[in-house]
Amino acid sequence: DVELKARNLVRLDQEPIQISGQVQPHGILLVLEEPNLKILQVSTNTQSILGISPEQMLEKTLEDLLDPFQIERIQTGLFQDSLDYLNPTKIWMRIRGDEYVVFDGVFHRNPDHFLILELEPATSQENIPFLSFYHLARMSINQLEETASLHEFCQIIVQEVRKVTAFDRVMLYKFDEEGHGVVIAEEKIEELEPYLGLHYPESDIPKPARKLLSANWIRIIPDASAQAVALFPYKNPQIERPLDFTHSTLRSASSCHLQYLKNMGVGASLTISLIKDGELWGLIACHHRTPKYVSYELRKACEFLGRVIFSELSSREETEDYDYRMKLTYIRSALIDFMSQGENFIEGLIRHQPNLLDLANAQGAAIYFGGKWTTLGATPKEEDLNFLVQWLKKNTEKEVFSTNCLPRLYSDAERFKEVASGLLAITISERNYVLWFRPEVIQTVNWGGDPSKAIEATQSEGVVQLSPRKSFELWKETVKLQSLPWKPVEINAALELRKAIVNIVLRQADELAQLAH
Ligand code: BLA
Repeated sequence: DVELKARNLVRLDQEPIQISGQVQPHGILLVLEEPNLKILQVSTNTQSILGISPEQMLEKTLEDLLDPFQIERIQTGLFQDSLDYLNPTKIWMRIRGDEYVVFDGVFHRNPDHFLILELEPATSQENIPFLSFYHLARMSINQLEETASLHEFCQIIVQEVRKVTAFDRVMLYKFDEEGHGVVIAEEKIEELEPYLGLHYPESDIPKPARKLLSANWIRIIPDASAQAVALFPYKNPQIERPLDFTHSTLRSASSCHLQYLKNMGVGASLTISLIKDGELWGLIACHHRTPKYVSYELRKACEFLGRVIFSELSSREETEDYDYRMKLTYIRSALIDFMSQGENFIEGLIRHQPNLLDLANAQGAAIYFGGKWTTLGATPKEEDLNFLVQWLKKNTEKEVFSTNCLPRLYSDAERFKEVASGLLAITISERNYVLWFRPEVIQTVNWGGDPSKAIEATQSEGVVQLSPRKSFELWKETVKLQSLPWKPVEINAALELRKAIVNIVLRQADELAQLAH
């Protein structure tokens, strides 16, 4: 059963969701040949929206469907470096006699270089004039500049996005190192149960979905229970396979995700990616209980708002990091001074304020040098330390090692978990070490549904069907044998200290050698 689950997880990570071959039914997708704009493929909902069958559509070029002045504008746009000049283009299409349908047209070229035109019915939804949007963004930014904490800042982001979109629930969702996520800010209508503080497992957003979220910064599913429509013909006639829809706005979502939304009671969703240094940092996730459409322009406005606000958010995060880094740099230079003034470097690390503990915000530290232990604060017993360094030697070849769950890697450590569930270690030379310890901190993690049952696999006639969990009810996990995590800046500070110690030890060895002569 475990093996089956593992195999299924691998499959989830490889599902080619970008080539679904299906689109959401609220718009029309056309694959066009350039430069003649002949229609190569079309979504099969043209009959109901335009009154023209997909077969008839394939006999046409875009020129047969649009007035010449529109074609001219499009042709000019297609020659520009970026299709952004063209998007969105209002497109009037004549159906029966004098009747017109108005669409927001969005062009892109897919990875196989086919031109794709997606038509979404232009709604009577008020266009937000640029100026009022600018005003909104300015206001938000001013407000943001006044807020003190990162937390308050995130709260304003969700407030603003909810103000412009009017979704029932807007969340700021942040990923951790393992890919799990947590809701760090939320705005919602009162009736809904809060998701604030809940964690969701990595498998809720499989790898291919993350890749799409990084490529396409905004995704809308206006009706999670709408029946998807196929493309006609299914395979592209020129490359004889279904097309890659990575950048399509209409691509229908995978059935697993649609089931997920249904199980959560979500009728429509809007997802805005938050990218930092090319990596998916988090999401703004919007939910509505009933179907809800958001125009292309408003979506772009949200994307913009997300981008502007997020760049402020990440610089804020860096500032907090920066202040701490400066503090550690100061501690390190103090330690270096103490080490070079004293007779031996070990005294310098433990005798003064600040000391070795402060460099890594640890509760215990131990130095093994010349076959002797020197300890500070709460540490395991000497005998345990001896075994621990033997284990370290076998298990790490790097200059630095860190874990916040030592007992899980080295089971003997469970004996002294109260002082050393977390270990940060540097190797001075082959047999000499500096170790820092942190105690066990028992934590409760609130999950949106039991993470060990995140995926249900059912087997019928030899075919395995994967589906998301049905219950998202609060599930409390007690996490033991774990300390607070070591921050990258702390690990870095330890590495920097290592360099200084190595220098000082070498110099002192030199001086000794000179004395001997
Ligand atoms: C996609 N899953 C997603 C997306 C989100 C989540 C935000 C991207 C949606 C989009 O692009 O519009 C998950 N949504 C969440 C979470 C919250 C939320 C965690 O609001 C928290 C509040 N998912 C599963 C299982 C499978 C699965 C079991 O849980 C597969 C069997 C699949 N999720 C899945 C897939 C996608 C997805 C395939 C991509 C959908 C697509 O774009 O086709």
